[in-house]
Amino acid sequence: LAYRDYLRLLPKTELHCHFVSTLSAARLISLADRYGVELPTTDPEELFAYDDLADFLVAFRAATDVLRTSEDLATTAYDGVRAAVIAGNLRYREYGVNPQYFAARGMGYREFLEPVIDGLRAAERDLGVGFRLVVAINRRESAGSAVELVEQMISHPYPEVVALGQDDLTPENTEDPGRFAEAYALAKRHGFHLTAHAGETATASAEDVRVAVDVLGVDRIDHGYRVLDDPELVARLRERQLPFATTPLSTRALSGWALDPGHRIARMIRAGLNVSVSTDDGVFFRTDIGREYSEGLFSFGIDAEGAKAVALAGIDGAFCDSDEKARLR
Ligand code: ES4
Ligand code: ZN
Repeated sequence: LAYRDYLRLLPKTELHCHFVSTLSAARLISLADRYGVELPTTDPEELFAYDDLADFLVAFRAATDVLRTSEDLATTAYDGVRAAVIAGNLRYREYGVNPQYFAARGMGYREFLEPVIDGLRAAERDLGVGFRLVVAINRRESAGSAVELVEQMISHPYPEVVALGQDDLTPENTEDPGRFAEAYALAKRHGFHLTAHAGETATASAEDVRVAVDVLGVDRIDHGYRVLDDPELVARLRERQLPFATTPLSTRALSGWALDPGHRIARMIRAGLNVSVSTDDGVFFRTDIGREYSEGLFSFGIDAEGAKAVALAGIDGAFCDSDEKARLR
């Protein structure tokens, strides 16, 4: 028990956290009620249980629809930081934000991002938790609209918006990261960091991870579990120490993977890859950054030295400047 408390209390960063999923369950349900948004079910046992990633994304999309006003966004941002400080001693977080979900409801890029940034800046001031934002391409949308999204990043710069990523799934429920090569090339030319969800679930492969690295030129991978199916790629990415932002408890919810020493994340750590851990979608997977360590890493059989290495990987792989990294170390 003492070791699990240590894991929970260790100072932490997380690099892979979808902004919408920092909502509390109570707020998700009350906002859905206020706006008449139909959730797949209001029974929490069912609302937070999924067959797979595609099934989960139905609930995730419904949740994006309950954040309608600037106040909804700013309050969610602020309260989400406070909850993570209490749950797991969070010190720094990178959020995936997906403006295309909000654009589909008539909310513009700045109209969406500004209250999020305001709420997170207020939390940084009050609680000392730093943050950066990763603008995520919605993979359901076209390659052309992804380029338009990057053009928005370029024409409306914010100091905290430092990277391009991609989430959701294609309409065929595949990853196909290479589809967005043009958007990634444009973002890279303008100095943004690059990451991508790749190699996550059964519809993905090591090849998706390879394409994200070799075609998109990412400097980090979200998930990446399928990399283990290609030992040569593992060797290459170990050599490069390319950061993997993994999410232990999400894999149990979406892929049914038991949290034990045979888990892909445990194997990636033992293979010498650069692995950090994050919540992905806290409210939906009923997790928080404390539990990713005290339940995830603990069940993987990671010892105190190993857990410290994972926490340091979460600083090493961050897209912030070296001053912020020095503060976190
Ligand atoms: C997501 Cl592709 C993917 N994986 C996990 N969580 C997500 N939230 C939105 N897209
Ligand atoms: Zn994710």
